[in-house]
Amino acid sequence: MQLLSNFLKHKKIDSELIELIDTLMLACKEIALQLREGELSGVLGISDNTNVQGETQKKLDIIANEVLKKVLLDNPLVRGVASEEEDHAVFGNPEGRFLVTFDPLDGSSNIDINVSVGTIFSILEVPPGEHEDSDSLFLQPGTQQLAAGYVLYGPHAVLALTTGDGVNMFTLAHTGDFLLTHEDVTVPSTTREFAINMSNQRYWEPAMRDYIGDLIAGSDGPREQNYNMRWIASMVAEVHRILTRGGLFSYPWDSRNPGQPGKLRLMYEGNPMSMLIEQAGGASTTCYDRIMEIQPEHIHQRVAVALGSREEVQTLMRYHQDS
Ligand code: P6P
Repeated sequence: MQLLSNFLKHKKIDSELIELIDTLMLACKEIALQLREGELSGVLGISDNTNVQGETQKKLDIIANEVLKKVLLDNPLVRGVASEEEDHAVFGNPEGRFLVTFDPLDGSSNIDINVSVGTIFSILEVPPGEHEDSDSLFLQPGTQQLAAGYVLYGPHAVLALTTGDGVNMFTLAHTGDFLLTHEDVTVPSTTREFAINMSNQRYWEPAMRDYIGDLIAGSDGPREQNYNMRWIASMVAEVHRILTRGGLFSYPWDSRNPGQPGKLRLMYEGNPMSMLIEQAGGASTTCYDRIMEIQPEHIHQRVAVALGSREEVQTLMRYHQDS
């Protein structure tokens, strides 16, 4: 079994990027350890705080955020970080080369019921000649990402990583090493499995209601085949299933917040997951356009998401274009 850093060296990845990924994994191992202890660690449950999203923070949201911030900003390669849990970007070495965005603990509403959660991350480079610390340094389209990935804290902890040359997965061993367990991951182009929060059906655009309605009609409907549904309420777990066996995941625009394009966040959910899915041969869109081509205007900007098996995403887009 190949160690993460040896695998990346063998792929001739930039040595400073390898160092940064190793640093990120130090934080994720600490988060995995805290999670594994569960109740015994005394870190479950909610804190007294709410984040910039207006969401009540779990104690582990705060712990994960603090661990990632400290470990990353202690590395002189890092200029700054942008986190779901921070109102604005936090800066470190003014000569640092990299910018890191992250959702420290995606799906954290699942922590107290012991269902999988994950850390999602995206790595960008500081644009040349930018000497002023500002959120605007991060406002780069997803196509600019050098690397992206997640660590899924499930029955076992798995890192899914892309550096722009395919997707590989590494499992956290009891030794504390991430070992290569899945090489050149690819998403099957078709699927019979979809993931969406059906309780929002009445709030969707008609095109999404029609598309999902035809999946549910199964062999009695125009798709002429039956489909299965999943909803874990943890994007990392849904994307991991899709990278593993295909599928379609969507969190579309809905009329509960008509001024918002969607619930999920572009910089540390939409873009990193889109890079992984595209690098594995899938597609990732807003239901209309490619997510990775969006020019961000705010580090906490939201986005509608429909991603997964390429042919199924294209079918979903046809429903929306036809409407
Ligand atoms: P809902 C978790 O809070 C998250 O950001 C994603 O991981 C997940 O897919 C989605 O929101 C779940 O949202 O509305 O079903 O609770």
